[in-house]
Amino acid sequence: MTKPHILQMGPYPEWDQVPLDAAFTVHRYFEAADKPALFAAVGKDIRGIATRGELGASAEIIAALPNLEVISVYGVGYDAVDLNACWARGIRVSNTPDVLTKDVADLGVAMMLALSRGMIGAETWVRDGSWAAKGLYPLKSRVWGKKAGVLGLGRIGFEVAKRLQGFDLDISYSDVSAKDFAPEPWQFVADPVALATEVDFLFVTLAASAATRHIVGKEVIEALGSEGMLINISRASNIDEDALLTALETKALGSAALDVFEGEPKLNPRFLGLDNVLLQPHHASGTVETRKAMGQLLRDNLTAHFAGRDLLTPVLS
Ligand code: 8YV
Repeated sequence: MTKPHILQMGPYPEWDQVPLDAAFTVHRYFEAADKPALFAAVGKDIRGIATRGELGASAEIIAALPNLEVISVYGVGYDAVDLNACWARGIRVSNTPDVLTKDVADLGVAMMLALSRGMIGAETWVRDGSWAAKGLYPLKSRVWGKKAGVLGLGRIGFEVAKRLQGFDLDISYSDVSAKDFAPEPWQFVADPVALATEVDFLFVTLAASAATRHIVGKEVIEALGSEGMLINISRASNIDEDALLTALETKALGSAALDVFEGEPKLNPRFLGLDNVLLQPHHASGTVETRKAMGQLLRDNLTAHFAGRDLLTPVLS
């Protein structure tokens, strides 16, 4: 039986690469030095794309593959896939929701705790001899008893709020509407600026789209204020990064813990000059267990499609 041809946009761990290569004829886009030559040689054969959340598939790539039927995303976010181009041609799209939710929430809360309590600086304080030479580490402000806001009470936002409740924070959230699954004490605040005004910590957990681009702009950032902390475990596009940098530099915003950046993995060098940030390399879903589950789901969606079955976790048009 001939194996369906697929285009692979980025690398996977070996535990995923081996079964992917066994089930499909895989063309590695990210390793091809001459992309137009790759498309000229095999573009017509390719029926599927295996991609990653941050890489997606552009309209240009989709247009270069006339027989494309399905795009399987390794990640819950599919904002980098040109959905209009897909729907116009009846191309099916899948992602990997649920399997990564709790790890992403864990990292968000861990970032809040680490930055609040100065854990990175404290580690340096021990290692570089400052503890012995200079004495006690500077005191930090406490977390419990403060107010946290969750912008986007979807799967990940819900798990973040649940964890924060366990840390004795008061929870408010903003979304397109109040959620009936939210427990009684969680306050719904429709307006993100009003939410930011009320809280000490603002978590951004929105699925990114054109509608949410820069939803966290100057106004929200300034409303969070000089004692506030912004935590982003969603997509950089949800935040006006220039406004964020300016607010961090002028201390109009207290601090920020960020797992995602415009143009990552390169980031604006202004971030590196700041002492009020915690910077992470987009690894909120990066545990062995979760990445294995994501890889399995990516393949299961492709397999289901080529067997003529429904996708397991379709992105709906
Ligand atoms: C990445 C993510 O996909 O789930 C998402 O949307 O951004 C991440 O899980 C991950 O880095 C794998 O590419």
